[in-house]
Amino acid sequence: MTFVVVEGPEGAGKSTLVRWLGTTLRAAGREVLTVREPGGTPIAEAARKLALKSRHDRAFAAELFLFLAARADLVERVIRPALADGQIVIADRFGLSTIAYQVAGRGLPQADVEAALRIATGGLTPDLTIVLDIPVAVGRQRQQVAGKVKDRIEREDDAFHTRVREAYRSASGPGIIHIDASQSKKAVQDTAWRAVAATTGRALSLRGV
Ligand code: Z5A
Repeated sequence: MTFVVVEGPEGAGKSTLVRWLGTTLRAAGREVLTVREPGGTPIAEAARKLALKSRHDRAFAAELFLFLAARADLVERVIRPALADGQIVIADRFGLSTIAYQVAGRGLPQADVEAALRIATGGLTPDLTIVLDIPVAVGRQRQQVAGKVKDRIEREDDAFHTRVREAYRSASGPGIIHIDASQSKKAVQDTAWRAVAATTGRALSLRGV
């Protein structure tokens, strides 16, 4: 029914916001499915392990196709059925992550990646994409404080993560909004909520939740 994606660099607060939106929308009586990319099906979880945890060196194109394999399975087997069932689906990362990390970060050619992305998603695009913006150092510090073990991509240097951040900051198009994620959680949630309420087309009140 409505497909919402939360995007942004590491430590921006995506998972925190996805959890809060899910809880708040359910409290408002909506049926909600939250998913995290890569992952969410047995195939996608296996691809996640290979993409993020495996010690083996790989071609950047191989990394791309691991993320796309995960996405293809999640879209066909989980996201599309939930949307068809009338649910609101909120995803922690989607196609913009691939543009930010594999195109801006790794340097793969944008037009080719976009074509491959269309195959993986079957053309599914979000109704709303919330891009959280955070300076690289602040995101890293938040992850450190949270005790997160760095994955293969998080171990990349600051230049890589700065390219990723800039790709996110320059993202524009239908349904894409940007939020300064260095604000308090409440300020981020309030702005995100207004955008979600406008997109779902129903007056959702914050009172009582
Ligand atoms: N990847 C890719 O390369 N290509 C693709 O196509 C896809 C993914 C789909 C997935 O990692 C990796 O895969 C990712 C990109 C790559 N690697 N990197 N970088 P993941 O799923 O394990 O992790 P992540 O997506 O990077 O998320 P994260 O590091 O866990 O960050 P987050 O979800 O944005 O943040 P959080 O967990 O919600 O918050 C982090 C901490 O900050 C936590 O303690 C919160 O309480 C705190 N927080 C949150 N918001 C605030 C505010 N507003 N103020 C203060 N503190 C806050």
